[in-house]
Amino acid sequence: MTLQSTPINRLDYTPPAFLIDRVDLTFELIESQTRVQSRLVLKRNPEAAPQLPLELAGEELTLESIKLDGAPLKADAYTVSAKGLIIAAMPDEAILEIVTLINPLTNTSLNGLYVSSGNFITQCEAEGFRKITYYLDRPDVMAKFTTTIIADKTRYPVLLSNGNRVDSGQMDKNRHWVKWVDPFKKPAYLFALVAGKLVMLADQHTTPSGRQVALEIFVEPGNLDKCHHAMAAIKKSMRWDEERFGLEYDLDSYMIVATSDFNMGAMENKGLNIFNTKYVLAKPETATDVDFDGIDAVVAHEYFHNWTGNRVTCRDWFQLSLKEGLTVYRDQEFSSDIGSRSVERINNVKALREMQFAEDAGPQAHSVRPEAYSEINNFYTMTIYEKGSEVVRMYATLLGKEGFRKGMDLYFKRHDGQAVTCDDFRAAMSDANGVDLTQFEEWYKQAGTPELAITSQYDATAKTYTLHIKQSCPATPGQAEKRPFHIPLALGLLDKHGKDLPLQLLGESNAQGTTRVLELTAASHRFSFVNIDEAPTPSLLRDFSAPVKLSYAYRDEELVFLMANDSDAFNRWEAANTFAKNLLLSLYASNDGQQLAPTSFINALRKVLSEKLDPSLIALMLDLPRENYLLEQIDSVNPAQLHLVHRSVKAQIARELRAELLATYNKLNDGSTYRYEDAGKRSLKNICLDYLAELDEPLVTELLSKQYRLSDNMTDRLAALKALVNRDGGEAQLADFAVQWHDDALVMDKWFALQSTSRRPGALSRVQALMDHPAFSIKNPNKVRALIMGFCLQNAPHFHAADGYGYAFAADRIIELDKINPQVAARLASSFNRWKKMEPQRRQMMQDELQRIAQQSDLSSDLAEIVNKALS
Ligand code: B3K
Ligand code: ZN
Repeated sequence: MTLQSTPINRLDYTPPAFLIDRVDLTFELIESQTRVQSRLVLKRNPEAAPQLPLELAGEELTLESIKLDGAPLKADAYTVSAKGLIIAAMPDEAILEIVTLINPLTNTSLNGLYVSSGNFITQCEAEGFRKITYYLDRPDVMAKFTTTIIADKTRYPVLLSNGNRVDSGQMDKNRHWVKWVDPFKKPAYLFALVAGKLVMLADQHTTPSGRQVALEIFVEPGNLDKCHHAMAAIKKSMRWDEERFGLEYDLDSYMIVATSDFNMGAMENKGLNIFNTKYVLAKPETATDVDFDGIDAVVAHEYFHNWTGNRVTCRDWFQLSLKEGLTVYRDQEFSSDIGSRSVERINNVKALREMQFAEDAGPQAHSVRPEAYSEINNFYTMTIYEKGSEVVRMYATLLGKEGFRKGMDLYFKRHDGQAVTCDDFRAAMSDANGVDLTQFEEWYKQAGTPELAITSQYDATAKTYTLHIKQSCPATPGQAEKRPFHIPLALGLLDKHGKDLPLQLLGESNAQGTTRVLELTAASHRFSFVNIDEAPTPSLLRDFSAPVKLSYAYRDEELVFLMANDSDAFNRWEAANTFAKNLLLSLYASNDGQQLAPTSFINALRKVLSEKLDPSLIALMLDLPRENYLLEQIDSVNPAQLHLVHRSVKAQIARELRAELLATYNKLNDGSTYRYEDAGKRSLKNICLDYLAELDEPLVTELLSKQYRLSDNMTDRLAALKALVNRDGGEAQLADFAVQWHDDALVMDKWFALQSTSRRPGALSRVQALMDHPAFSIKNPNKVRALIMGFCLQNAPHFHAADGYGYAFAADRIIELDKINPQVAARLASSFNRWKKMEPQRRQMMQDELQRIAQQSDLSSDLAEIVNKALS
């Protein structure tokens, strides 16, 4: 058997030996034994070496029959293994007919064809199609699919697949069938099938070229009233892509199916997207403002994949960021255009720093275009997605909005209908703009977060201001030395009144704007600005123009000044964030737990509260950096100690700004009925409440229980409940909440998450007890994320408890989950990635648990890869 063995290396790519023109699939759906007939029209690939065997991937399949050109294949003409099927002697053109049997009912991996709440669902990216039938399951094999689905009419009235519905009919034994034809060729990872009892919300969209597109959202009965936000998001996304990128939809219908058992957010199957219910179902009583934004972003993301992913797909899985980084960039731009650009940018950068920077600094670090993998499912990472999006954003920053559009146009013109590489994308950007982007490839090749060390010098006689900039990048696994990156550094200079100065570089004849993008290509640079009458305050890395760590020795007064004056909203927030981060880290370092934050810090926050700014921006500026982010900045860290410092600063802010916080809260808590547009006000109101909840006062308890009782929306109710859960006496409301929402799985996820992330003593035993709650199931990824990942990844003080019980619990669950759903187990295992950062005792306990996991027999390839890398 020569089907690829692991690890798989990027440079070993070879074109497929065969191509598939057509695939005709027929599914006879029976829960425990589904029969899949596949008819492949194959031809030898002229680009591949001659005489190669045909190697079809296939896993967990029972082969019922196989025919080549109409005749049953003799047993010695092919070999079957646990990885697939090989036919050594193949004609140059052939029709291969294969019948396999599969068991969707016992498929708990949620990969391939599985049963969820009595409905059939597929998930084929990245390599799930091989669990359905033997196939050339690789993205550079693109074929036209037809799919016929046969099933019991009563239990499965709705039968869906990709493309257009062309025919249907009745059969014996109360069965019916539907035939779908997808006119676009596609890789197998975009195949989808859904069958079940579903109801539909219908709408429509007309594209600029006049195509009428039926928009259809399918959900379980009883949920139609929660689909309207998602439907509006589809329409907004379609319009946006037409206007911003000139891209329109290409089929007669666009379908979304929501399922509650799903490994991730959603999946962009051609014409038939499958979504986690979390990103479809919402109404103000059940969903928070963050949930609504998440629906907009995920709906847009999956829709945008129709061009960036489906029409133009990836040659191989090393190119994953070609579609994911680009599509995240597109959904972030969409969210910026429909909401607040600066708030969107701040939230994205926060997530990048909290999670991707940690990934880049740890044992799983990999480049945006990885060099090797054992299990591709482990590479749906923050690096591929979020850093990948930053890389795309840097093209736009370097080339400008129009230059970027030219590059996109050329990319589609050259590659529509093809499976291509990140280099092809970079070439399109470069060729469309006539610029050399050779060095830019380093962003795809080198892992690790680059660091910029900047110093400045003002020369009062020459009236020049000079920046010295050094870039470096720490070593990452397998990459000891790094070459310089091509970094766009956007910056401005503020005069003493806070006004932006016109920027003229030495040697230029005049000033060119007040925000400049400097291009860093060498290890060190020096830039001098002329005609600067007084020492300015630099506003560096505006809008976070590159995914780097910046160090510049800002004095506290300069940060306060930038917080109040910077014309770049991102950097206003960044100044507040830097001030708070510096303070928390220095209080942690002083280590006696007694020190207080200086008055200058409290006053700066007081001033923020009084600013006339977008309330959501004020809320973001008030929010302290998360513990997970701070942990990353400290070596040999004690998370319990860090938690105490964090809490004591929060409590101090609450005490010293009590009057202002209360006044802001009262002003915003005006009893008005819910309006979606007031999300910013709710976020400011609730951060005030979050601070006030640090005060052990009856007045605060009263505020909390009032807000919990009287709110007409989930955002406000949940904010109150979250605070109550962290205080004495919150049990009554928790119980009340569960009584009210026990029937709503997504709301119950919130209830589990509140408790898994609670900082009160005894969190672990409560989480353990909740695993027996009737609403919990370890087979459901949303539940695992809420209860178990919530505890292991978002509850630092308890997960890292000094007794090590948190670690033991996590390891037990990882081992348990690996037998059920390896992808989820591998995700959970990332909670151990940063073990080397911990102080010696915790480091030892985490290492011991990792070793215990590694020693289990029959580890999945998913989990083995993560654990082995963590230990190496
Ligand atoms: N492309 C899918 C992710 C598939 C994950 C497979 N393990 C969702 C998305 O990025 O849109
Ligand atoms: Zn995606």
